Amino acid sequence: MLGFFRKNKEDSKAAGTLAVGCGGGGCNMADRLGKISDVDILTVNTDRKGLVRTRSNRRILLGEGPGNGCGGDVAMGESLTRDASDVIHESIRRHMNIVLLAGLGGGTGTGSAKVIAEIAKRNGSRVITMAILPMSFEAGRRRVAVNALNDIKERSDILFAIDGNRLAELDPALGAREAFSVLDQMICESFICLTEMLEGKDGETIFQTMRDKFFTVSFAEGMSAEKVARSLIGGLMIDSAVTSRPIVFIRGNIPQNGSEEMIRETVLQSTGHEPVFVQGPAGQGMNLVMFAPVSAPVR
Ligand SMILES: Nc1nc2c(ncn2[C@@H]2O[C@H](COP(=O)(O)OP(=O)(O)OP(=O)(O)O)[C@@H](O)[C@H]2O)c(=O)[nH]1
Ligand SMILES: [Mg+2]
Repeated sequence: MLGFFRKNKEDSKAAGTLAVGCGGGGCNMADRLGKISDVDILTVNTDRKGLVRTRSNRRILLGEGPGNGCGGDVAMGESLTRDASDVIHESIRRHMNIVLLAGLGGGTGTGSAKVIAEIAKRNGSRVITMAILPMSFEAGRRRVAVNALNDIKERSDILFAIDGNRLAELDPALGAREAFSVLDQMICESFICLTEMLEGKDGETIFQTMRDKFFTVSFAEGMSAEKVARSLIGGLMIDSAVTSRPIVFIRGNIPQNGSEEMIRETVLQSTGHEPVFVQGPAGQGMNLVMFAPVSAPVR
């Protein structure tokens, strides 16, 4: 087993957030996150090559073998992660928020997310999982992913899922590579907004509101409130009922002249619930992320 530090920022982040990239897809998400944020990152993989090229503060190679992945075997991913429990615990124990990033459906990401969530929970951290569900062309993987969701939900305080399939429906022209890139970007943006909310002054209240719920996320960007409100709804990534008030996180400034009212109305009409607005950092333009609690992950 291999574990090493590239840079050590542990002390300055004592109560902060740790992003944990699990498996191939999770490591790719973490890598993208590392490009746009200075959050602490741990990556965990059974695939040595995938691990080495990932931007992160600490990497843990699971297994003593050649390091070629689990070939879709979730039980193997789980078992190799359990074998590394001590080193994983040591790497995560100082962090208040553990955010697991994984593409579900393969062996490593699916198996390790479940085990790391357990370790983090035992350690008293808040456990948040952000997962991608595979697209329908990955039929077998999708079944594995959907089966794993409940296990992961039971072990996480908050579970987010973005359905790759829904993205493929919204934009059928997207190739697999571009689709992964869009999904990675969505995960990274929601990660950053979520972190700003949970580390902000109302973080504990927001955490308690979000706790034990299942979320999907959508984004909107721009200046015209009407356009922004519509794209926020159009981009909802899961086709299932919104069960309670969505949280709309605002970065930048909503223009004056009734724009907030317009967004409120559109969200209310489309989801059946009034949004809760949370103001993030002020700045140029407007960028909204909606965290919508939903009942079922997939159709
Ligand atoms: N967002 C995103 N998802 C990905 C990416 N690569 C793979 N995925 C998704 O993640 C799922 C699991 O694939 P991997 O992460 O490669 O699998 P793994 O966890 O490494 O598992 P094994 O290779 O079986 O050990 C796939 O079915 C894809 O849907 C990526 O770069 N970005
Ligand atoms: Mg892999």
